[in-house]
Amino acid sequence: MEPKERSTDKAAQEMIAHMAEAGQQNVWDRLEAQSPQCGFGKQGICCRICTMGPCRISKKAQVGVCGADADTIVARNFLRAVAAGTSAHSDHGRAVAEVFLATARGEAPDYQFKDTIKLYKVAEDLGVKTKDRSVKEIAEDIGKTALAEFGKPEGEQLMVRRAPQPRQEIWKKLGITPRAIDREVVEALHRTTMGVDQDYKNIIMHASRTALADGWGGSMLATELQDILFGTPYPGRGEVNLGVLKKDEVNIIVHGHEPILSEMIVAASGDKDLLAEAEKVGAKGINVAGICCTANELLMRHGVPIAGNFLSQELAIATGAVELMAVDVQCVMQGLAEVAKCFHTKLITTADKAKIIGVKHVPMEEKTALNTAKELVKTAIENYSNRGQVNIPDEKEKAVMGFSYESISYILGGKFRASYRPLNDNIINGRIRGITGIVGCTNPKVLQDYTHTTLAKELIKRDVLVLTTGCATIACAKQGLMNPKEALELAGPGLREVCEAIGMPPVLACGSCVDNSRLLIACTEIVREGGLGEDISELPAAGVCLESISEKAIAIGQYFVASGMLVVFGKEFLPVSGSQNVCDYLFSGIEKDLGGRWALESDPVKAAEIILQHIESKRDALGINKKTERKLYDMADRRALSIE
Ligand code: NFS
Ligand code: SF4
Repeated sequence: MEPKERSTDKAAQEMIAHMAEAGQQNVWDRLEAQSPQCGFGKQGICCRICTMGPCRISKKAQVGVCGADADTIVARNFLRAVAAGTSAHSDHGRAVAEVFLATARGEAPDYQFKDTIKLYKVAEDLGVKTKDRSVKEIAEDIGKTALAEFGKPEGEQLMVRRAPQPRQEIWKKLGITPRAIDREVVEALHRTTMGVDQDYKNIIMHASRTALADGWGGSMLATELQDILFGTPYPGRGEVNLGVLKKDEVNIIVHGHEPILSEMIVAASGDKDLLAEAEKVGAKGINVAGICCTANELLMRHGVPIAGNFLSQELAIATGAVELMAVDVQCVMQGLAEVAKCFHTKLITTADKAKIIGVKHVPMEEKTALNTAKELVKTAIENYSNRGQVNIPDEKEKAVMGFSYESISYILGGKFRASYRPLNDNIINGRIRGITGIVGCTNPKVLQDYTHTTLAKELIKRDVLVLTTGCATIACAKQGLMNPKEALELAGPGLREVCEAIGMPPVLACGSCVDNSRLLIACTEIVREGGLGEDISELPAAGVCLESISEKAIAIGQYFVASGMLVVFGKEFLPVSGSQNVCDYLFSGIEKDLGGRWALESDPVKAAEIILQHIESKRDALGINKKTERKLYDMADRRALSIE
């Protein structure tokens, strides 16, 4: 396959060609070697849950050995994927909560609380008393309460109280308000063992409960506690793509998900002694760049450049310019180890729960985090002189990123009256038709970055404000969609007018995948602001993930659906087609229960069509689609939008 058939990203194409010439394998080659892939797996109708199996459903054998039918098997596989995704986000959240508590107790000397305004806000939401108490005391209670959310013996997730009241009522009525996160995951695994839950709707109902424990629990805690520890993101500039690697500096890549590691490496890379050491080996500086979600976290908070998204991880090493790649958890390909062997790059694992055979492990511990990070930077410096041939593609793009729901509110309303009012007003008057969250990964089965970027362009062209997270963000950034100047040219007249008046790009980078919780909060704020209904399900809004690799994306999809949203997903990435009943329920029946539903579509232009139709039908239902004469901004509008 030609590099052009693998990626739309020029830097990636260059590196793919380069690796092919050198005879090095990457993710695309391994996909070819795996083809054709199992048709049963694709449809979700294989079951390996017990040893009477494995079973697969076919015309000849329409039930498994235990009698389980396709509906049960597909639903069970779906719930297991949601549980796994929830576990990943939530275990990340738990790790943050642990560092948070250690920081409050003075046991993690290298971390501080950077956003105390948010600390008070989160204290209130978690029911922690603040009156006459020091930041340390409040923080300690936040840490303890947050940790308890994962395993408390009774009670429900506290953050769900942030959701609009009617939404909470729906969850209550259906009995799916999430309890402790661990409990929902354990119950998910229990219900899906042999001979337990064999009613596909009942199984999917628990998938909602488990996913809600992620979105309004584990992920939301991760986001909020990270903001308090490392700072709530505000828009800042950065650069994106492999061209951010520097020929004459020591390049360090941080890859994975938990900013607990990467924050320290960034801090260590500014250390004077280490910079002097770098100079001694002939390097002009120390350049840290990110891959995957960690990259989003770092650019949003520190302007640290992004080297690429999921599919670019091996390509980064293949530049020959990476002295060290430190990885923690999630989306780290084992194939990295093989690629690293062909170069001088030192690949290092840092999380005790994520090791790779043959790769050096340097554990990051909260007590000694900065020192460990300094050791890693030192290793990178020492490795600089071992470089062989270097091939860094020229490609890089400018991007403005860092749109937390707080910063969006600030941009919209100004410092003294931060509010979502201008956004609501412009949705009501129709300049902005609606909002869409583009989320997800990059998958070698489809052309890298193509779906995310085509969809984003299609939506902004039709006056839909786009919010992005995860690797979709990086895809959009690489193609100039987070560069306000370039992107505004592509926006429809209404959206463009509003974005120009407010001073924001039409595609807002909201962070990593746990930060999809920011989208839930943004939707809630829009509802609270008024004029667009009483619940998230009434908003002219949708979520979309046309490219996914991870079970995490399925968990996110299900919590969006359970929060009342339409979620459009790439056809080949939701393995449910083996059961008509499960499909009927997920694509339509579930809407009656939860107000949201799934839809499958792989073509980005058609997906945009589905989203637009959905948005217009929501606008009709809200009664805001009455024809109003379009006018350019008058002075009153401008005043209402001016930024202090
Ligand atoms: Ni999200 Fe982040 Fe990327 Fe997909 Fe992986 S990095 S948590 S799962 S591949 S978007
Ligand atoms: Fe087969 Fe049933 Fe066992 Fe699954 S649980 S492997 S369908 S016998």
